[in-house]
Amino acid sequence: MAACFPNNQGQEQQEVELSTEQNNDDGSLRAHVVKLLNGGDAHLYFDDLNDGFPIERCGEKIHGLPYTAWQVLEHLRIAQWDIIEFARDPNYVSPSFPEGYWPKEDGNPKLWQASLTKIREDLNQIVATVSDTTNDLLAPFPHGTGQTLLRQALLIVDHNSYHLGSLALMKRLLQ
Ligand code: NI
Repeated sequence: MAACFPNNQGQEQQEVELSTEQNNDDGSLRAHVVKLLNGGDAHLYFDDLNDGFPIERCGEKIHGLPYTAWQVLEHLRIAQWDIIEFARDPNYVSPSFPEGYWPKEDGNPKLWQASLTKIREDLNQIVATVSDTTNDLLAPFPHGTGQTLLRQALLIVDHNSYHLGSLALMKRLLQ
């Protein structure tokens, strides 16, 4: 998982052939994306993760793994925030990689809860943005290289899923 990060910039982007025509008749698409962001029908991924997680051990190194559970959680938070800010603010500058995407400290229960609270807040923000029918899902950002709101939302889903999988395993190893 060392080199994983959701690249907004710095990578050759493929030309995206998407209509820039505004289309507000896409309620079903929005609903699907929101469902993915929230983690499915009946449960929320982050609630499942936190439920029973031995957070007193979230700052412990696990044999054979380069990061603590909190570092992975905080990396997820930073990346999600980075993707959201890139979509929101044309003047946003991403942190340098990799040091800006991975915290140096090992973490503790207080930091765990802070990361989780912020992740939920930021997730609510992108859900609200995607749900707002005045925002075009498919229009490339004027400041981007083909990024759209849909793509950024799916990037969050993809990146969160990847690291939530790691965290689910770490939860078992630490229990
Ligand atoms: Ni990553």
